[in-house]
Amino acid sequence: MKVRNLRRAVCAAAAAALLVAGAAPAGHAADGPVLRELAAAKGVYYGTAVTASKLSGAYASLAGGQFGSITPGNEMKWGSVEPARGSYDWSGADAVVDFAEAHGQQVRGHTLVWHSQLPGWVSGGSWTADALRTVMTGHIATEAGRYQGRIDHWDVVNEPFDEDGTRRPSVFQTVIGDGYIEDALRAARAADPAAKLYLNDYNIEGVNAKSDAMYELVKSLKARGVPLDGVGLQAHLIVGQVPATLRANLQRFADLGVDVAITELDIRMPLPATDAKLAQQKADYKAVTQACLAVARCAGVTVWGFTDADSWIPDVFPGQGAATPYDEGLRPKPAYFGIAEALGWSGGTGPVTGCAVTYTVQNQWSTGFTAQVTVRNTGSATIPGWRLGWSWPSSGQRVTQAWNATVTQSGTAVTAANASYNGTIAPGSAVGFGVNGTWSGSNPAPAGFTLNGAACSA
Ligand code: 9MR
Repeated sequence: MKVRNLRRAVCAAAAAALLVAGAAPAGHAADGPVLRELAAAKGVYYGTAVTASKLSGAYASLAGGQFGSITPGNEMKWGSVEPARGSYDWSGADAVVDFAEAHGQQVRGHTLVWHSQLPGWVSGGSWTADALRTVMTGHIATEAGRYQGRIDHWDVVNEPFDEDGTRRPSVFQTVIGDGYIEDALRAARAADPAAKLYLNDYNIEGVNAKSDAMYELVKSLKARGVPLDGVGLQAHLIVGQVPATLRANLQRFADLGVDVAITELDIRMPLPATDAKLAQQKADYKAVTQACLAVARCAGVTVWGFTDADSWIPDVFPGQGAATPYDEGLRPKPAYFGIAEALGWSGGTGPVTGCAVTYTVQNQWSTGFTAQVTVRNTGSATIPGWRLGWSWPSSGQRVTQAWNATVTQSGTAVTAANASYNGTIAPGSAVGFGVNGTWSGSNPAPAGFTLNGAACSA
């Protein structure tokens, strides 16, 4: 069953305006495409992982407004819900499920059996096979039973394989043996008969040894009548490296009689993000979304955090990040528009076909200056979000403050990104922003500007 929830994001990104400095005018989000509606019209869901403690303000508006499915990033893991044996904390998991219901969203339960974020009393216990099986199936009965009827998809077993396609030697594998996976699936079906039951893993997006192993497992489980409804491909990807075999791989799983889903999509890049890397990332998000749409049994796509402010990547891959569709200030990145385009949005996604920039120094003193910048869309297509780039002619020029845009500087290269409320520039319209800066030596106007990578007349 595919999601049919239709809900309009009301002023989804309002209050998301983050400026380097300066007074933010009372902002209202520019209307942007609503991913959950576009996806529903295509018969799939578009989801996101969330962090329960962040579900307020602009973060909640976007999570609730843009996405049709929610996955708790950590709150349903065994270590979160039963850190000590028999001592339960459902607060985070309840908060996420309540949020989803309040916003008419599906829920992906994540995850019942996993080697990581497992309480020490489970991973470090000395178990017989029967004792651990009883504890594992009891955990599934308790958690899946608590949320029975409220979870659309359960990641029942997460990451069962090593890279070479052998079984990962988790405590479950080591103590119970190969059969722990079917024991877990049967327990989950008994606890919540309506939930779609998934196996989930990473690095199985393309055809390789690990996805071959998952394929053989699914084939064997289905042949023996074990309850299994889907395979989740996490898709923690690298910019420019979407596996060429993604669509064919999704299809071969589907051909075994299971659904498939992209469950943890993010696409990381070496920092800093540049226009070129963000453009490639847009193409990559688009390609992954298109691959799902091309496979009838692909249920949907979930991004693993929708904002760079809530992504695991920088913590685990130092120097890398910018992996999600919204930046740290909750502004939509090109990737967001790539997803929307893949989902059939045609509301003015054309490239920048013409732009003109005026740069006026309004005030200058011995060490500082104030400049006003105006960006005009002289082309024929609506610009759905903008990043204006320029280089200072003098190494002594530096931006110290900005308003109506977020401005960052690296060396002499400057990038100004739209605020949440002035991202859309209709043909013939203009937006303006201001900067304060310091200078030494000389303070000439920049010689050239790029808008989303396209050169503008100055
Ligand atoms: O996003 C999760 C992060 O906050 C946790 O610190 C991390 C701990 O392993 O788990 C992250 O989520 C993982 C998911 O549960 C399973 N696939 C890999 C994800 C990224 O590590």
